[in-house]
Amino acid sequence: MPVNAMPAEFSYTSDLCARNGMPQRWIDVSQLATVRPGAEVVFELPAGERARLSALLGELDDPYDELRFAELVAQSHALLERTGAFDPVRAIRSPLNAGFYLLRNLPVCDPASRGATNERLLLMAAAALGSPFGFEAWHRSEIVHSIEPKQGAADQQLGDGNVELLWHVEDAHTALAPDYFALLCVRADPAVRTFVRKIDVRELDASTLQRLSEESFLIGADESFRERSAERAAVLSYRPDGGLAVRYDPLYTTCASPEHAAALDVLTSCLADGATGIVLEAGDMLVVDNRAAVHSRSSYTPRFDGRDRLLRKVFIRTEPLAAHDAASSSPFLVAAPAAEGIPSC
Ligand SMILES: O=C(O)CCC(=O)C(=O)O
Ligand SMILES: [Fe+2]
Repeated sequence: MPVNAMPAEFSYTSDLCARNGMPQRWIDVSQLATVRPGAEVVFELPAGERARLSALLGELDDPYDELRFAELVAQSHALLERTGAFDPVRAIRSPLNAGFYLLRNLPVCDPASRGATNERLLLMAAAALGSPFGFEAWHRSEIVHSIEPKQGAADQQLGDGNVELLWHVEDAHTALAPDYFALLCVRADPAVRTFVRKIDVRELDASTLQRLSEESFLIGADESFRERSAERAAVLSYRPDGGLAVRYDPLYTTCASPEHAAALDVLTSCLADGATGIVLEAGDMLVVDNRAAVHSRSSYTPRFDGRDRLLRKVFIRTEPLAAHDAASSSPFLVAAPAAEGIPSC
């Protein structure tokens, strides 16, 4: 099927999408209260361990030297584990996880001063959970991606925009979506909040749950992918280990019937309640369970003076890549998923 063709049975957009035209008005996250994450999901690296982690980072010249990388990951993880009462990795792996955790006081550097140190830090901390990876067709095939406001991109529904970023999971359009993703804050903006909301199926009535569990949604890739593909999928399904797999990104989703579009809207309308709003500070790493939780970000006003908010982001898989999913160019890259068509609102 040509990439731009839409399968005939998909033509219903969600009501919220159709009604507003202005996607940033779907849910006004700026109206949400900032709820500081509870102590059970926040872990602060003590000063001594911060210094030791910083020294370990200095030993890693090339973060993609696999053997050396694996060794340093093991050391950094052991160091993180030794430090306290809270083991973030165990916390997020539990099926009862909160949908995210926040590691604070990591040794980030001024990005201008010390090359790829922040990249190494993110990769080491992320690798405690699994394998960091990127999509071959995503941006310039980077594994670690920068999120910072770009002039001319203000109203884009991408990290680089500065309008409200709607609720979504990362890469809902592909079954190869990351299990977790990590955001490392390099430069903060106290006015910006990132929201995380764990999905709880007990909040949904039986018919909404049934509809959302049907493969009646065509979910497309966002504009950051060079090759725009889409997959037919259920918004909610269960993984083999019994955990939930959420594929939620209404902006890029077209539904097979008005009932399926309405079910998506019901889910959307639940999200504002119970979301956690986090103001990321420099040295914070927010790790989100991308299968269990959705996230969003408030709008803000960048200055474009070189000191705007800067995050680094990486995707993480817990399972090794199947050979047919791996890109030929790098063991850290996933090949482009097959195209079914491109939905749009
Ligand atoms: O800027 C943030 O806090 C979140 C960015 C985000 O969700 C994204 O880049 O997909
Ligand atoms: Fe995101």
